[in-house]
Amino acid sequence: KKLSIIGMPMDLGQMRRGVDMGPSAIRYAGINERLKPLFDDIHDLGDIPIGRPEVVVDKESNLRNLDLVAEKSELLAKKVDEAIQSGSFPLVLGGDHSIAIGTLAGVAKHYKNLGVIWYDAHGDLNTAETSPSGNIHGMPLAASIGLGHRALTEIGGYSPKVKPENVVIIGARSLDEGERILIKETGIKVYTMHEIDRMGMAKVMEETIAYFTERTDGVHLSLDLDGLDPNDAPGVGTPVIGGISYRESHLAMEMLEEAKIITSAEFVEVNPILDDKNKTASIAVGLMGSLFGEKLV
Ligand code: DIR
Ligand code: MN
Ligand code: MN
Ligand code: MN
Repeated sequence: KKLSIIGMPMDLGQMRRGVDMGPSAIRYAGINERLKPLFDDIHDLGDIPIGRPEVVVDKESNLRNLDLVAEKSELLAKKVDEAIQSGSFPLVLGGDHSIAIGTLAGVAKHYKNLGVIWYDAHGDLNTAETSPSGNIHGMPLAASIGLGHRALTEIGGYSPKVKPENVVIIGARSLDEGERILIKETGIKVYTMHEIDRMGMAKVMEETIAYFTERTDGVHLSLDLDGLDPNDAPGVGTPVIGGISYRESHLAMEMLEEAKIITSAEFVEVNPILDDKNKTASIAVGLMGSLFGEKLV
């Protein structure tokens, strides 16, 4: 079992600087030592070069840093693609959630029927037309199902990356009007905090795993740390009260590990400037431990 770690220090998809330090914070929290016993070989490929470009709002679409996000996403897609080709499991460290556009562009070409778990307080299903903010980190799931600006949907030279019926959102509690309409139209499966409270995380994950097992040949986990409750994961740019607990999150990761369905993953939106002594990065590393098979006894 081989792991490739790819840092994507991109903060261009939203307005809070600092999320570009996410990969450093996660490495500092001990990702290598923690995952070492769980793999035969770990390659840390370092970070995709992003630089410190000036913020540029696209005149025609009003999207913040559209050209830059598109350009950097191509670089990430290529790295992820190469990792999979070399027989390695790609683990991408964000960066804001706009990086998922590039990750999925690199992943999806390797599967006929890729599934995606979107673990997030938000739907990330906005387009230029529905976005209240112009922030691309609110759009990566829409772009990946083929909706939105062509510069975002066409990364890697193909679209869509994933079918809406192969997407499961877990932890939603802040959805914009346009996102709610899109969820109804496309039939994307959503477990909001209501379902998690009502059914319990164990049942939510059992259903999610059963759903993917019968229809997909690979599953990507896109985990936004703001899916967790801000008491547990305070170092995020857009915290939303009432989230998934630390314990529920570990259970979710452990169940995914037992089911052996996850074929690629990314952990995004860790912002050490907003964090409490790197707590959120440490939680991310702990969740990776569970996802990759760390056992208590
Ligand atoms: C909001 C916030 N829905 C937007 N999205 C966030 O700007 O589109 N996604 N924070 O993670
Ligand atoms: Mn090696
Ligand atoms: Mn997100
Ligand atoms: Mn979010």
